[in-house]
Amino acid sequence: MTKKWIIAGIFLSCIVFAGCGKIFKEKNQTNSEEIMPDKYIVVGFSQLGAESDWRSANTESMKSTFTNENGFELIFEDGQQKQSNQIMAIRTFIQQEVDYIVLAPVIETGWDTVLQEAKDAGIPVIIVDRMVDVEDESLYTAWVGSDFALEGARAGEWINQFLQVKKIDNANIVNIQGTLGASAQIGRTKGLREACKANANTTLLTEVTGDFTQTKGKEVMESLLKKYDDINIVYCENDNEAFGVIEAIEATGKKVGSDIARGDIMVISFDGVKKEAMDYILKDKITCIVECNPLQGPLVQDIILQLEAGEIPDKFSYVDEGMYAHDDTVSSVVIDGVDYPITVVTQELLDVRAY
Ligand code: GZL
Ligand code: ZN
Repeated sequence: MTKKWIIAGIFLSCIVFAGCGKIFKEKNQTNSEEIMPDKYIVVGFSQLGAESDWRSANTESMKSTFTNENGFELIFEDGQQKQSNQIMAIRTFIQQEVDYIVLAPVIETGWDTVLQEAKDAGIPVIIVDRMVDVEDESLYTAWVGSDFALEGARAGEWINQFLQVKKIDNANIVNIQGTLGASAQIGRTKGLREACKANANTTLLTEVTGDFTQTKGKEVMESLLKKYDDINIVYCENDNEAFGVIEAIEATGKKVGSDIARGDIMVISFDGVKKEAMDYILKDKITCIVECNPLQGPLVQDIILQLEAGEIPDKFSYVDEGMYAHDDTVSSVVIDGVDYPITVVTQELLDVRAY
């Protein structure tokens, strides 16, 4: 081996040993103190389930926000529609000493005890989507979601204006409700009840839960079609139910659409997340959808970063949401003096839509 290689070899081994030495020294150091990896903000997220396209988009929004690249470690737990699973998940997060707990509650009640445990452990809780009904509002730091009562009011007002323009004076309506006790169900049901009370030309025949799923929506619509032969409007509290309802209606040979005077059964819905749902508006199979925006991840991230910076976030943050219809029979609705425009769905709009 030439002299040159020997020198290079010695030089190289110095670096390696020095390096080792360095690592070895640090190794020694770590005996007394841990080398902290880059500190991620650890977020425990208890999602209520996977019942709808809206829920999948909501989960995706959280997972794509709370990434290592963004400085987070996300622990995700799917509650499979059971509050008991969500309570178990929160207790696990507490044991894991996460930095923040995010909860999408399946129903509003029954959270006081476990949220008190999180508070006692000094872990801030952020509620997303639906609301919790607790004695002490300090049990959660902030809430991000939709104004469901406003969603219901907008839908109810749209129906009444539509009937007025079309001069329909005897509309029979059925409500396929969401999961009973969920804020989305409470607000949307309230909106329809108030609209029917305000309009003598409507009759609310019945309300029955479709649990926000397509299967249940179809099942309950099949039984309603056996019970009633004069349904003019089906109010679905989410798109997945609307799909099941439409299947059931078309299976009887009846037509869904906005021409009530000619015997169509008109379908109204909420969410606007399922791509096919917006396509159904184009085809007048669903006549109107009140949008429910699932993309809450970035708003929750903002709240956590404010808290990390020692700032106090707003207690309630609302996502923006629109309304979509097959045509411009109703161009806008006014609720408490605020004008909410309605967007007519076109293929161009669908081609550029975010989700
Ligand atoms: C609304 C959300 C509802 C959606 C449904 O924010 O809670 O739950 O409207 C989902 O699709 O199942
Ligand atoms: Zn049309």
